[in-house]
Amino acid sequence: MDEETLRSKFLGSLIGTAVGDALGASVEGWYTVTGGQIQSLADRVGLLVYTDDTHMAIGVAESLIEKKGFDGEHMAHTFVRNYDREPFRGYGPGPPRIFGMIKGGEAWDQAAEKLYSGGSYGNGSAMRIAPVGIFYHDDPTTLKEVAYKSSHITHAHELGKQGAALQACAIALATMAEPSSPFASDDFIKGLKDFVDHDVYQQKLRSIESLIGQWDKAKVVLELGHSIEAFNSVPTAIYSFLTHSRSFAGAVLYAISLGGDTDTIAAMTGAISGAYLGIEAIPETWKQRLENREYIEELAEKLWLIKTKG
Ligand code: AR6
Ligand code: MG
Repeated sequence: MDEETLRSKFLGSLIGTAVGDALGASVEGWYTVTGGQIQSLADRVGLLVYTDDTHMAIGVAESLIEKKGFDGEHMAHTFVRNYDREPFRGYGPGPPRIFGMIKGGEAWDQAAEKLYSGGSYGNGSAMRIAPVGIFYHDDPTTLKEVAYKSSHITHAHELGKQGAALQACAIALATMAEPSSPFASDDFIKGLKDFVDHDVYQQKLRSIESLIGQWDKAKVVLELGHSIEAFNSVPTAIYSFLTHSRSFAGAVLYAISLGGDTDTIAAMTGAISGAYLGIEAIPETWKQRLENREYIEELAEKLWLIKTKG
C-alpha cells in the first residue's frame, strides 16, 4: 500500500472516532434512533462536540507520539493531565477514581485492579484504542501487547482488555485492507477469531457471522448488545461496520440507530470504517464542524510520520 493511502487511513480512523463519538453523543441513551432523526440532529447542531472517547484517544495518541511507542507510565500520566484539564467530557465512573489513585502515588499498572471485581470490563479502553490499532497495524504481537497494557491503565478485567484488543485488531485489519477492493468480510472475521480467545468474544463473533444481512435491529441488539460493557459494544461496532463497509456515514448512522451507548459504539464503528475507507470517505459537513479537528488531524499525521519515516 502506498504511503498516501496509509496516511488517509490514519486520519480516517482518528477523525472517524471523533465524528462517530460526537454524532452519537447527541442521542446517547435513546433506545433506538432512525437514520433520519440523527441526520437532522447532525444538521442542526453547529459544532460536533466530542466526549471522553475522543478525549482519551487523543491522550493515547499524544503519548505514543511523545515516546515514539508505548510507555505505560507516561500514558497513564497523560490521561491524568488531560482529565484534570477537561473533566467535563462525560467520563465513565471508573477512570476518574483511578486517576485519583495514580495522583496519590499508586502504580499505573496496579490502580485499575482495585476497581470493581477483578477490574473494569467497561468499553472505556476499547473506545480510545484507534491510535494503537493504526500505529501497530502490521505487527499483531505488539498490537495485542499494547492493547492489553494500555487497557490495563484503567480496565484490568480480562474482558475489558480482550475487548480493547478485539477493537484494535478490527482497526488494524481495516487499515491493511485495500480500500478500492470490496471488503473481504469472511477473512476479516476469521482474523478477529484468531486474535481473541475468550469464549464470550468467540461467541459474539459467531453471532456476527450469523446476523449478517439481518434487518431486524432488535435482534441485533438482543444478540450483540448496545450497552457500556466491552463485550456488549465492541462486537456491535464491528457488526455496524460490516453492515455498510463501503459507506462511513452508513456504518456510523446504523451504529447510532441501534441506540444505547451510542457515542462509544459510533466512535468505535467510525474508527474501523475510517481505517478502511480513509479520511475522504467521511462527509465533509461532519469533518468541517468537528471540534478540534485540526489538532486531531495533526496527531494522526504525526503518528503516520513516525510509522513511515521513523
Ligand atoms: N463488574 C460489574 N460491573 C462492571 C465491571 C465489573 N467488573 N466493570 C465495569 N462494570 P467504567 P468506562 C460496569 O466505570 O468503561 C462514558 O460514557 C459498571 O457499571 O470502567 O470508562 C463513555 O462514553 C461501570 O460503571 O467506565 C463510555 O460509554 C461501567 O461498567 C463509557 O462511559 C463502566 O465502566 C465508558 O465507561
Ligand atoms: Mg463518551
